[in-house]
Amino acid sequence: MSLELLTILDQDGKAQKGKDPNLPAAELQRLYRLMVATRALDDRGLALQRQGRIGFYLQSTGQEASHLGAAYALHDSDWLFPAYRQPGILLLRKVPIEKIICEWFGNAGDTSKGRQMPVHYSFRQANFVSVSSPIGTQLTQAAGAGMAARLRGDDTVFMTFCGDGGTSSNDFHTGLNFAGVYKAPVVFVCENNGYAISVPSQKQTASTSMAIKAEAYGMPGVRVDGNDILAVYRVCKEAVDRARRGEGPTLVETVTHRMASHSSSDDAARYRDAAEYEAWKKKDPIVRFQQYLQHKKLWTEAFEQECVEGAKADIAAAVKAAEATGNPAVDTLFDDVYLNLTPQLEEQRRELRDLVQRGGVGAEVGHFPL
Ligand SMILES: Cc1ncc(C[n+]2csc(CCOP(=O)(O)OP(=O)(O)O)c2C)c(N)n1
Repeated sequence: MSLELLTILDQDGKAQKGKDPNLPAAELQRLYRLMVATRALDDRGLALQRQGRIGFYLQSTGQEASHLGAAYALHDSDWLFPAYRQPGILLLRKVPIEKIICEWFGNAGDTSKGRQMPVHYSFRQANFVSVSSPIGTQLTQAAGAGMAARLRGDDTVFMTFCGDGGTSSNDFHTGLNFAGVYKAPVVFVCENNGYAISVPSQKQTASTSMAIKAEAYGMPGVRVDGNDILAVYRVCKEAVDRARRGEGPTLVETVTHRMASHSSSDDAARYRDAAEYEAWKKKDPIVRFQQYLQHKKLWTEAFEQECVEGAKADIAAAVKAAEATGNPAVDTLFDDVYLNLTPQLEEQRRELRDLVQRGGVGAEVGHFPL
């Protein structure tokens, strides 16, 4: 089991000899474009929250390489059981930006019909299972789905994410234990970004790393530089291939940093040293990958401009469309739970419809309550 930190790109974006996965030029540029778009989406999400236009936002700034590199190792038919800091995967899986932003507003265009917090996405067409607020629940769900696939004899792989804090959840132990025993085709990605809200990862565990925990569950554990997209991709590709061959799960720890606060409701400056933040800022995964592209002559100022301005324009158009979309119809409150409503719910729906007709509620329904 390798527990040293695996890296391919040095801090100046040079690939170590013999380790470069040599992805095709167009794919490297696609990955860069996705990283830039993910950062732009994040910047806009936080700005909309600060302007009072959406109620809440969770940034993934600094973790673009970690989640995009990991998910890039999958086939499109594989499944994702995400935490809440992997928005780039939605772009990778071609979810329209407008659908992503409608989720922030909880409007009629939102797949969850306004019932979830912003950033708790669910996209069936992308095999992207609903983000849950309770930490760790996705880990057992992925283990169960993996066990089912193995029983069915298909070769789908399941990738699930958690943070360093997520390793202290009951579901982490249950999920990894079941996956280990049943050789479920699951890749567990623990994005160790240094903090679980204000709790630093040194206080989260007495283990020497998160990856070493894999040994207790009878699976390989790997530690990789989470700000190095090529290294994350390479490690996850090996784990995905192993899973697809029926050799069971892997725990991958991506070592990275949460550059933003925990959420729009938090202020990291109250518990994180400015020096720590500044040190990580120099390791920005986008800058590092950009330097790699420059060494390969795949990056120009014009390409950068196109990536940044293109992403901003797409996001601006999507925000405009999302803000012009109305709230979910009041009646949708009763959808999706029962195929046939119970008599009690039928009665409640009648009452609610009456109330709306009399002007008792309606206009204000659907607004985020913050
Ligand atoms: C079971 C459970 N306990 C506590 C919380 C409150 N909570 C929300 S996020 C969070 C921190 C999670 O940190 P981590 O897993 O490291 O992920 P990160 O936010 O760093 O990506 C906590 C404790 C929760 N949502 N669910």
